[in-house]
Amino acid sequence: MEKIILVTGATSGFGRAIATRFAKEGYTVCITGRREDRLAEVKAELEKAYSAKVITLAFDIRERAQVEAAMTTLKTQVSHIDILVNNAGLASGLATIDEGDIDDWETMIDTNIKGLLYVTRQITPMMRSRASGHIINIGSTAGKTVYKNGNVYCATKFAVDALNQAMRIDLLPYGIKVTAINPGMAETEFSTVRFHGDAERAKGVYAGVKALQAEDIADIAWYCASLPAHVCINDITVTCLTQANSFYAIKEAERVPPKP
Ligand code: NDP
Ligand code: 8X3
Repeated sequence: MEKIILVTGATSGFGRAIATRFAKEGYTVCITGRREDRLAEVKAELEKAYSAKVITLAFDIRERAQVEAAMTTLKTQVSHIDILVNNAGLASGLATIDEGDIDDWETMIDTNIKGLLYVTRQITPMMRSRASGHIINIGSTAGKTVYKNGNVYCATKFAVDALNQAMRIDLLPYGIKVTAINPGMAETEFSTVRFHGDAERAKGVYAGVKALQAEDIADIAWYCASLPAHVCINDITVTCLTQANSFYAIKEAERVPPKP
């Protein structure tokens, strides 16, 4: 039977890498994002490299009506969804609570929490009716430990953590797996977006560090999705070698060199 995955936010970073990995494994991939040119680029790439079937859906996940319209269209194109990856998200700004930009806060809350919920609400009934499926929620180390200036972004990822646990409980009777993958710092477009397009500042975040790469997260998503039917990973926290959590990270140069 055709295996189908829906990945939100697949125009870059984790989402694009996850779509690529699953296309390579023979899945039909449904990819979303706002940037239509990027969606077309990813579709062409996956069709060429893996002869994959790729369905693109361009919409803003913050807009409930757009999400509902896109999911209604999707339901006419596919018979079912095996895996939903709730990945679309962002940090916007990095400021103390007394100085934060309220527009940034709304963007993060609307994208990371409400957008995730809009999509989940559309897809879970399809999974429930088949008593089968897997939801992979992309959380963050920021959803485990709050860090200075991270306030609202951290709050949205704590919400993803809570929703991940809630989904697991609510969907238990239907055999639907629910997994959170909580990465630490990873080199994607994330920091450029956080700093409102300041690529130089974004580069500084990863300077002197071998950060996680999008493909690392795609490998983990594939691992979680390819386990035996009776095994469900509920929660994974993953960081690069030189990061312990949101607080503690060192540069490569600070490592004690391995003994020969
Ligand atoms: P990227 O910026 O590379 O990718 C973000 C994706 O989300 C893009 O495809 C973007 O698509 C999509 N997106 C953002 N806003 C919207 C919107 N309003 N409507 C639809 N799609 C949207 O970042 P990452 O790959 O790093 O981030 C993916 C997820 O991983 C996020 O949830 C992030 O919080 C989380 N994360 C990231 C970490 C990191 O250090 N990179 C670490 C831990 C978690 P488009 O712009 O085309 O709409
Ligand atoms: C992204 C990782 O440390 O920038 O969620 O919050 S961090």
